[in-house]
Amino acid sequence: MNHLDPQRHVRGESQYLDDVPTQQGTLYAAVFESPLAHGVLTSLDVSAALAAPGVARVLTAANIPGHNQIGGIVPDEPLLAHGHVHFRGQPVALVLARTARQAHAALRLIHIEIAPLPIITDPRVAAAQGELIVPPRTFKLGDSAAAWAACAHVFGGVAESGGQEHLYIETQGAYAFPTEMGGVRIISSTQGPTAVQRHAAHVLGLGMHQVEVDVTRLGGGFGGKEDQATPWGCLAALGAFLTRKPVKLVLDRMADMRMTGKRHPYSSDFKIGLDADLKIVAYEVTFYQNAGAAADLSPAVLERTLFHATNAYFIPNVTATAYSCRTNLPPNTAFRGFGGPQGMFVMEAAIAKAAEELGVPASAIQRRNLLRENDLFSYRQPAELCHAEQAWDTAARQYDLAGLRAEVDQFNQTNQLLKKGLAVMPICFGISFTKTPMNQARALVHIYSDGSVGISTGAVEMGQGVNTKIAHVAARTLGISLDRVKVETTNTTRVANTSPSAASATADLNGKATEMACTALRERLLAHASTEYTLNYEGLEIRNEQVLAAGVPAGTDWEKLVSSAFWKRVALTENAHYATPDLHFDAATNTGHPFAYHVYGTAFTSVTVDCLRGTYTVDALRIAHDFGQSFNEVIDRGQIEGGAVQGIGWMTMEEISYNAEGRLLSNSLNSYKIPDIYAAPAVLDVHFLDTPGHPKAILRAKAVGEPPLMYGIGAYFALRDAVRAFQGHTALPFSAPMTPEKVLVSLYPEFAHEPTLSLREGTTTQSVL
Ligand code: LUZ
Ligand code: MOS
Repeated sequence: MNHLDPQRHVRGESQYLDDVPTQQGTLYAAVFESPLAHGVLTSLDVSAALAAPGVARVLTAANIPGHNQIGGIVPDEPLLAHGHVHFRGQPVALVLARTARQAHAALRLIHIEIAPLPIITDPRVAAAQGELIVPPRTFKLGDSAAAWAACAHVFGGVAESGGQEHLYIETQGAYAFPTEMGGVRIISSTQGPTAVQRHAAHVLGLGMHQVEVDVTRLGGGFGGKEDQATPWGCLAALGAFLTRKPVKLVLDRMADMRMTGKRHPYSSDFKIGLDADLKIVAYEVTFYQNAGAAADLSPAVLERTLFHATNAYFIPNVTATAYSCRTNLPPNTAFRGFGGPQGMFVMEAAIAKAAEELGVPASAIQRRNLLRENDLFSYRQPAELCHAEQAWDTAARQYDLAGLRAEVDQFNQTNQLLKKGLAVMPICFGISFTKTPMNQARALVHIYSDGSVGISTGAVEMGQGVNTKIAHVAARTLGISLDRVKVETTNTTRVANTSPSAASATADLNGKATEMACTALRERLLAHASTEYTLNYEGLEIRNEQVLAAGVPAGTDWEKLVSSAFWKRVALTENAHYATPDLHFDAATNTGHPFAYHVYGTAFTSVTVDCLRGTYTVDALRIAHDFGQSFNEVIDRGQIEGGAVQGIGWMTMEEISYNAEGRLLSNSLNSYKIPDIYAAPAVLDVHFLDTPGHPKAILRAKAVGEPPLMYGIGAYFALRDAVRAFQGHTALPFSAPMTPEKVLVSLYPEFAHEPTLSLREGTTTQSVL
């Protein structure tokens, strides 16, 4: 079993948004963005832009026929700024011109005046001023306040984690076409076709039935297109609706980096208490989430931080509080892990702090506190089919943890300017949208009269291989060859009211719906075979395209069966609806059963630090992962490798930098570094744990999209381990990413008072536009 897309990708045959043949009369859109991060919009003059060559229209908030509102959870986000601007890069106007070059040239002729207001970029400052997106949330288990007295050791600290640019290879964009009767059709690079449809309808003052959204595939999403594909889809739709011409809007890389939100940076306070046996007795944590200027998905991200605040550990007394803080930055949004990694990083920092203070290996605390069967999470769901200890112990055996540790210690004793570090990172990730109603999906399956099969679901293919998995589920359920199955584009008129492709749940939800529809079709065809060929229905099956009766060929094959069913007027189309059973969550008490299941695993990260330069290599990442019963090891392994390297990037080299005016300094790929093949671990081993999987996972193959990202957290702690081996174990702040600059300052604490070596004004790339 392979991934069905890569051959087409490498030949350049796969169609992305920008490959859609351009229709005659198409207008190209360019977005005029706020040059200031906060202020009152006092004047906006577009007359010179309107008079520029090739320009057809310049649209502002005043041109919106419906509602100027695209907020997903909280209605606090205008499509085009009106009255105020809240972040640099906020869309203010849309230029439509005959060529993209003309549209961009006209942007410079727009005159804007803004009366400046104070700019906040720090979440703690926002919280102190009461600038919260939603009221704070607290998850509580036991009584942490009362538990401190029973602790032999109590430690506290602060942990900071940075943002992360999604850097999907395909930037944000949409191509919208006017349709008859005043509607629009939008080709969108979105993880959430229904979100684009709903908001475009709202903006245009139309019913959702007047807006069709179609997605072939994305060149990456990573959460960045869960909600934030919506503005570009809506802007293109607005242009097409008002001009009755096709309108194409594609952001260039730097505009995309400036204008879109990223992973949320967090600043957090923690306090951890242990007994004399290193059992964690109590944990208190307060998260300050940097939400940016509008809610976007921040409240949901905040909630997932709380769900994952104790990572893979059982802690009987937990108080976790989270603040979603409004700042004047682009609204931050979903990013693989969705707040979970931020929560887990603080938990690991607390354990590292305790280990360093007590002079014991962090792994001793980690191993002793792993979740066991039926342990409770702070939200009262028990850990069922829990593989936390199995993952750890298998990895320790498989990769010889004690030997790895001894190797590092031995190396460090004999080397002065190179130091090695090692860290263990267990993970636990809950699978399901935490908003219970979102856990539903549909599949529409057509069997054509020649026996070929077309499948439509709500799943969006963004490189993760979901189409391959869905095709596999269909072929296996129908008993036919994969060659007969085509997974169609994701289209809102074929499958309606879809959840975004997100939360690692897409293959489970849409795969289950596909399995249901194909099962119904198979049973109907077998019932037809039973009457048509007078066979006993019991024991009839389709295998390898042959109809078998009690295991014996019944003299008919798939093509003949389908054809005969068609001529007997048997329905060859099925629509199935799947809703994950037994999910519930009470947001008033923050308790319930929000997840279908959890995914477990353990990773060992080995690094080497050059203690003269502060540079480093991640030498090895060794993972034991709970895939359940994988039915596509190529895709599943790819998700682990990609997710882990993306996590390493977040924790080590990717540094989002805004200045005090809210201007993005890391605004291009020569000031924002992502891991490339040279930064990826030289050794990347993935061991498939022998676990039964879960009945709520598709074909018992557990969700694999987000969980591996958190293995990357181990790189931070491995670097810290190496640095401490050099500089003699003095206290270090917990501040990710651990860039080479930070490593260098950590190696030589006597220089710690020096101003940050990070990006400064003047080092950033100037826009070529
Ligand atoms: N999106 C969402 C997500 O809307 N809800 C979630 O729980 C979630 N989790 C992970 C990634 N995206
Ligand atoms: Mo995502 S962070 O599952 O869109």
